[in-house]
Amino acid sequence: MSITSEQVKFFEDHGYLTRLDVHDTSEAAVVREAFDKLELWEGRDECIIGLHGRHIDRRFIWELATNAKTLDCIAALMGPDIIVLSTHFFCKYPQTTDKFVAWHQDVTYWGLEPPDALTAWYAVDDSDVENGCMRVIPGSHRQGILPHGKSDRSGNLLSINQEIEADVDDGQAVDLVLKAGQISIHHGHLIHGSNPNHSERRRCGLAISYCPPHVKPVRANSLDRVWPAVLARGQDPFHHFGDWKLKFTN
Ligand SMILES: O=C(O)CCC(=O)C(=O)O
Repeated sequence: MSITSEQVKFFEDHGYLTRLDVHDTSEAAVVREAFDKLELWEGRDECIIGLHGRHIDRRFIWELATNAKTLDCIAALMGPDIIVLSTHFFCKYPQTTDKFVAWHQDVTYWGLEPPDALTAWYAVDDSDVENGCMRVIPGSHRQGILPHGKSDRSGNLLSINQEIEADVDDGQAVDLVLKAGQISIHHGHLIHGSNPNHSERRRCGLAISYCPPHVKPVRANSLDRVWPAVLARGQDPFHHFGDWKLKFTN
């Protein structure tokens, strides 16, 4: 699967694409089973937002990050040389009505120069309005990076409780409803967030962030960790991110 020139244009104008099919139902079930096993091993608390960069040690996460259909879409938007910058699960459990993701732009605290990155969000579970799917403000990536402060609501799942300072008009938001096995893709400057899970179902997704190799980490990111960045496709003549080796334990 790649995307059409109309979809590329839509992405340029609106900053996102959604409902892109990566896996059919049975392939998505295999991924869900792999995540369920990881969840049993790590515990639910860790799964909420603690699973960062696990493409280095879990084969199924690396395979998700480097899925050929996903990379074809990323290549159409970003060019042929693609680095997996990081992977991060966002898992909201049933009726966790205090957990949400505040409006933010991804690259704000990523310390990248230039701040060029994209994120594919892979739905491990069906993701809809009731269980707190991602929401985006179309076209907001064209405003540049806006000032962020701290959220005054408790339960923000973001690493340093960041939130865009200015009021964001919820009325402009589009819900990215996905079936398990589909992805959405959002621009690193797009305003997005998500509401709490009011359902009896889990809502788990894997955010996979990509950048081209000319991008350089110049400041600490919000987690104060180096990026577990690995070349997924093409060439990296720059080696800005060091030399990460995959070490699968499972
Ligand atoms: O999973 C969510 O609700 C938010 C994810 C997110 O902020 C991201 O992928 O950048």
